[in-house]
Amino acid sequence: MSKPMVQLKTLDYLLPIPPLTLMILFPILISSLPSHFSLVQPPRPPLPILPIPNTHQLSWQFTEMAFFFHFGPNTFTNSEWGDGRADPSVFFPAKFDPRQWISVAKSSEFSRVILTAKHHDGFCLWPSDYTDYSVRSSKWRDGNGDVVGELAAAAREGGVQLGIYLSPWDRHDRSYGKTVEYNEYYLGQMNELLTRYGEIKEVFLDGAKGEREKDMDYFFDIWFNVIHQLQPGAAIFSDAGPDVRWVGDEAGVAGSTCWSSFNTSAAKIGNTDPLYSQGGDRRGHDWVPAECDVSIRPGWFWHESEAPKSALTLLDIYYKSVGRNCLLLLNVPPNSSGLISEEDIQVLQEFSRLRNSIFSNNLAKNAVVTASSTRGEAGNSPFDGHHVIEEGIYTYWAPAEHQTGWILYIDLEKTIYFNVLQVREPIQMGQRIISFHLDILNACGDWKKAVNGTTVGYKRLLLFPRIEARYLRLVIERARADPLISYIGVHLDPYSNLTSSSDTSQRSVSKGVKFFNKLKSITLSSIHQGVGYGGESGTGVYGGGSGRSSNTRNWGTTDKLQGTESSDGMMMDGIGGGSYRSGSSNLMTGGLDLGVRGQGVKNFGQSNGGERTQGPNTNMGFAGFTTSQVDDYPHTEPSAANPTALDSSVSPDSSLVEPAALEYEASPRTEEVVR
Ligand code: FUL
Repeated sequence: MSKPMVQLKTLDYLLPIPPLTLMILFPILISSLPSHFSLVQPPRPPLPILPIPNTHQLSWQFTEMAFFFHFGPNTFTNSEWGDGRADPSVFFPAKFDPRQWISVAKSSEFSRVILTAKHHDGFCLWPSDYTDYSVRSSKWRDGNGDVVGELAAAAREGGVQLGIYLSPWDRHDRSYGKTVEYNEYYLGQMNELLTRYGEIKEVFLDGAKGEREKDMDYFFDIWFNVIHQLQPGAAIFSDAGPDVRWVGDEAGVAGSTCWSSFNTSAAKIGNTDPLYSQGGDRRGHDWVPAECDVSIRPGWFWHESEAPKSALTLLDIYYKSVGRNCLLLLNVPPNSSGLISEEDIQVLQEFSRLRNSIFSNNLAKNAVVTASSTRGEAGNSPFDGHHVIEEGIYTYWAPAEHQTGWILYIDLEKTIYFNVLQVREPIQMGQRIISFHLDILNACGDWKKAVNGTTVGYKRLLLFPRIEARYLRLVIERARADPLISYIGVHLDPYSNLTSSSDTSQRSVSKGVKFFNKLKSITLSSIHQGVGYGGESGTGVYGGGSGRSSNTRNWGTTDKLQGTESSDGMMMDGIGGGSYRSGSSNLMTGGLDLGVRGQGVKNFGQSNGGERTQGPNTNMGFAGFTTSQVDDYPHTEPSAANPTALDSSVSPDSSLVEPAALEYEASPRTEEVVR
C-alpha cells in the first residue's frame, strides 16, 4: 500500500484532473517538452562567418538588376558632362511618361530604378528650394513639373523600387568649392529628396569630378548618417560603400574573383584602386558588395547618333556582373521626348528572352544529389545535399564539421548537354568559398575537370564549352569556413559559345591596372584628340566610339574596319564593339584608344577566327598588352535557321581539357584620369 501512497504524494497536484483527461493530455505534454527531452535533435546550424550582410544589403542583392536613368539637360544638348551653363529652357521632354519607363523596367525584369536627380551640371529634376537651376526654371509643364515626383509615383504604382543619384560634383552652383556652404547645400537637397518622395531604396554617390575643378571636401560621414537616418532602408553606393561599392569600371564587369567583403577604410571615394574594387577583399572586415554600372548605349545620356548594345552583349555583361556576385545597374537613358527609345526596348526584350530561355530551366532540377559529408544525420538533416536544387538561399547544404574534401555528387539521371554552371552560397552566413571546380565523369569512368572558379557569393555563373555528361561532382577546394551551398544550376546557353574556359583570373586585372597606370600619364589634351564629342570634359570617350560600339555585335568585317580604320574616337569600337566585353574599353578616352583598340581588335580576330590584328592601328601603343589576353566569351551568333542548335563543332571531349587560363581585362573607367 505504501507505494501508491508515494505516487499519490508526488502527483497529488494532479488529483483534481480526472484520469481520462490525464490519458489524453499525457502524449501532448510529452511532445511539448523542451527539445532536450525529445528523441531526435536537429543539428545546430553553423555559425555565420563575419562580415555578413544586413537586411537592406540582402534585399539589394536579391534585386539582381536595376535600371539607371540618366536624364537632364544633357539629353537635349548632346553632351555627357554638362558644364552647368545650359539654359534651363533646353529641358523640354514633350512626351515625358515615367510610367513607360517603369513598364519597360518591369517587363524586362528589373525591379529597381535609379534616377540622376542631379548630374554634374547641377540641374535639378525636382523643384529644389535651394536653387533656381531646376525644372522650375524650364518651360516644361510651365515650370510646374517634377521628374522625381512623377517617377516616384509611377514606381510606387508599378511596385518598382526607387533610388536617386545626387551628384556631389556640381558645376553650376556657386557654393561649389566652399566646403561648409556646399556641404550645407548638398545636404539640404538630399533632405528634400529623401523626405518628399516616399521610400528611397538606394542613394548613388558618384565619385567623379573633373580634373581641374575646385578642390573641396565632402562631409561623407555626415551624409551617410543623414541618409540612413532619413531612409533606413536605403543602400548607399559610393566608391567605398558604406553599403554598396562601385565595381571599379563602367563596363558592368566584376573581377572573376569577387568578394563582398571589403575594407571601406582602404578605399577612397574619387580615387579608388580598380583592382581592389573589382575583386573585393577576402580578409575585409566590412560587407560591401559591388554594383556594376554600364550603359546600354555608349553614352550615359541619350544621343540620337547612338544605338544600343545587342542583347548578346548584355547577356555577356550579365554573366560578368550578376554571375560574379554583383548587381547589374544597366543605364537605359530616356530620349529627348521623355521616353525610352523603341530600339532599346527591343534589345531589352530580347535580353529578357535569352535569360529566361537559359536560366528558367535548371537541367539539374530532378538530379539526385549526395554529399561527401553532411552536417547532422545524412538523409535526415536540414543540411542534406539535395537542398541545393531548391531555389532560395535559406536552405543549403552544409558538410560535417572538421572535414576536408567537400564534394557534392550530382546524378542528372540522364546524359545532357550543358555549358553553364550556376552556384550560390547562402550569403546571410557570410561568403566562404575561395575556389572550386566542376568535374564530369567521362566514358572511361574518370573524373575530368570541366571548369573551375574562385569566389561564388550570392550567384556565380560559369560559362564553358558545351559538354555532355550525366554524373557531375562539385568540388570545393578552399573555403574560409565550412562551405555552404544553397543552389546548383546546370543550364544550356545556346547563344553564347565558348571554345575555352570562361573563368578568368586576377592576373588579368592587375595587368589592366598596370596598363591603366600607364594611361594615367597621358595628358588631357591627348585624350581630347580621341574624343567623338563633348571633348571638354573628357567624356567624348563615350562618343565617336560609342555609336559604333553598339554595332559591334554585328560581328565581322564591318566591325574590324570600325575598330581600326580611324585614329580618333574609334577606340570604343574596338572595344565595346569587338569585345562583347564591351567593358574594358568604354572607359578609355582618346589617348587610350590605342591600347583599347588593340583589345577590341584582338577580340574580333578571335571571335571570327581571323587574324588577331586587323590593321596598323592595332599595334600602336598597347597592342601587346591586349593581344595576349582578353576576352573569355568569344560568342558565336546563333544561326538564323536554328538559333538554339547545338554547336557540333565543340565536341564533348574538347570540354574535358582543363580550362586554359584565359583572362579578362576589366579596365577602370577613364574618368579616373580626370577625377
Ligand atoms: C560617372 C559620371 O561621370 C558619368 O557621367 C555617369 O554618371 C557615371 C554613372 O558615373 O562617374
